[in-house]
Amino acid sequence: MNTYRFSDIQSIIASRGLLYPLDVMLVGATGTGKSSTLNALFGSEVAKVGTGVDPETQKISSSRLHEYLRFHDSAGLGDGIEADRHHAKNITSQLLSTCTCNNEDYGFIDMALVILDGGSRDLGTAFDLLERVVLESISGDRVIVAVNQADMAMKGRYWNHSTGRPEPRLVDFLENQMLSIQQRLLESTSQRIPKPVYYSAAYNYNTDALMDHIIRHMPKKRRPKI
Ligand SMILES: Nc1nc2c(ncn2[C@@H]2O[C@H](COP(=O)(O)OP(=O)(O)O)[C@@H](O)[C@H]2O)c(=O)[nH]1
Ligand SMILES: [Mg+2]
Repeated sequence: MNTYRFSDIQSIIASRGLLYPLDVMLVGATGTGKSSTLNALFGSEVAKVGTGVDPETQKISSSRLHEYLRFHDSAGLGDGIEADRHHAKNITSQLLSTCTCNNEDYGFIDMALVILDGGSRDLGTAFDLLERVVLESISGDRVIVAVNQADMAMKGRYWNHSTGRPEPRLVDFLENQMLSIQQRLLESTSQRIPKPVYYSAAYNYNTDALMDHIIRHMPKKRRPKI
């Protein structure tokens, strides 16, 4: 178990009166690296890499980092129109599901973590998912966008394989990409999401930064039922 910043998470939850474990839904196209990201965050293998999530039933599988944080890995999109429609419906119903505490209903999912593939030239499916599915059902301040596979951006040219880090040119490119993703979503949905972060699950590069980012944007209060 990875206990990185465990006590911060614990004290934020306590001071804000949040319900725990905090439930984070993982969303992204198949192959973006959702399972790899979970494994990197957990520091051990909790999710199978290179396989969908229980494709038979499209069930959403959950893994608990510790008492205070739980992730729900959803089936990825990008598997064909029919399958995508089905996945989108599942994601929506999960985002709209509720839980009850002291006779009050709250949104069950506290935050969504949307993973994009930094190696892909076409982020169309990802934006579709964000604009038409995720941001329709959960507010932008609860949506973390994270770009994985930073090592594959710019065709992998400015990735330093010996240090496992990007060269300055790639850093510039990625920084700009994060701003433009945030800007595009602001224009298309009028919702301001936190500036996305980039990382590489394969190289374990910036995965602590991803966790820092999640913690920095933990909700200020319980999520009201929609
Ligand atoms: N180069 C590179 N490959 C990655 C990275 N993260 C995941 N992959 C690879 O991408 C493929 C899909 O990863 P997986 O975690 O199963 O994606 P999922 O379908 O979203 O759960 C696997 O072959 C991984 O090894 C990364 O940061 N860089
Ligand atoms: Mg997976």
